[in-house]
Amino acid sequence: MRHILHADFDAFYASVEQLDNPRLRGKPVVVGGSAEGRGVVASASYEAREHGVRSAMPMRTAQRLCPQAIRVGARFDRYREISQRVMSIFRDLTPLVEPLSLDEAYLDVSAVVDEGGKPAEIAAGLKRRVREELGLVVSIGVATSKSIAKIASDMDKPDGLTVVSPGSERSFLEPLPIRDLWGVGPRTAERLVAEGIEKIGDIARQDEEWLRERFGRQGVQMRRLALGEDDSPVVVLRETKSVSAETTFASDTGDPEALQEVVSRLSQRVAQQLRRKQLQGRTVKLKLRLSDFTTFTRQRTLPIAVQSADELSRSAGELLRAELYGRRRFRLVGVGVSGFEQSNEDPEEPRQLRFSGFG
Ligand code: DCP
Ligand code: MG
Ligand code: MG
Repeated sequence: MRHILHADFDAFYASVEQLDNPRLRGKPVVVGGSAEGRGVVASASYEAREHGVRSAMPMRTAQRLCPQAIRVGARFDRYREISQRVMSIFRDLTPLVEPLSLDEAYLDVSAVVDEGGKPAEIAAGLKRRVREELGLVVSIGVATSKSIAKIASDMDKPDGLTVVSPGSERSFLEPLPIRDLWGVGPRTAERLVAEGIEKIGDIARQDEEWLRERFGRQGVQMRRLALGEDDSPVVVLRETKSVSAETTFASDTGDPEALQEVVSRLSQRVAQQLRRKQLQGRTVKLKLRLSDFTTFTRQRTLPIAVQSADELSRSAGELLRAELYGRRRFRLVGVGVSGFEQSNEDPEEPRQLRFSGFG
């Protein structure tokens, strides 16, 4: 049996602001862009939530609901720093830590439990350490699966600790609204409600075939989760050291234009991966294989990190041109980037932009 924790900071951005500025403590605080700039609320302190203020709400609405609320602009670097510190506290307990965003992570503590630890005590100890070392509060859900631990961490916020003991998964889920179930978005929820299904227990009681007919594989999966069956593992992402893409030609070529064209295409693929991983690197690498299978790489380190397809394609293109001489023909071309620096783009930013119109 597995023992999973899901830990999530209470009112993360707002709590960090209250931590760094004692005058904000105990007060309604909202973090986000200004009402004049059509900003939205990224995070609201629990004092502000008492007035109905919520994340993703226009700042104007927040100020109407709670005129005394103090607005603060977001400081992503600081949140990132705290995030790194909390993740390293988690990793002291177990290497099996899967961050979901800056403020939350899954931890697989099965090995700690096997050594005699009690899940509830492990979670309480973790909360204590985070409070003592960071001055912040995490809520934790404890369960035998990720999906239930995640629901549980949200049950008793702020300063929550909810344990779903082995065997009680189904009865824990039973009375909860279907929207709490993993993978049930607004559209699916609407369709379920139209069928008279409102509680997770209603899904668990449905016939598998009935669900498959209406919702396909997703229906079968929903039923499994509703029954408390979820064995998805905590995934530890290895630190990315390099990102690359390569291609082998159907027939060898020495044509400079065709080669540059491929370099551009590969650069686009690499750039897309860099964006997804929020990375930018300073070392650009070109890999080449000749018709006789000789394989080699050429690389250069730039003064500033690159992330865009254009910049990459230009640097890799320069490396390529230096290799185009004589009758050389190529079987394979690859483009890669390493020497990473953290990207300026914040992981939370796309969510923000989506809500903030002209920002
Ligand atoms: N965030 C954001 N825009 C959103 C939601 C969240 O920018 N629409 C940011 C600000 C939050 C942080 O992500 O502080 C963490 O998100 P959570 O959903 O965990 O929300 P909070 O930590 O603020 O509150 P809670 O106590 O409900 O976890
Ligand atoms: Mg949170
Ligand atoms: Mg969160």
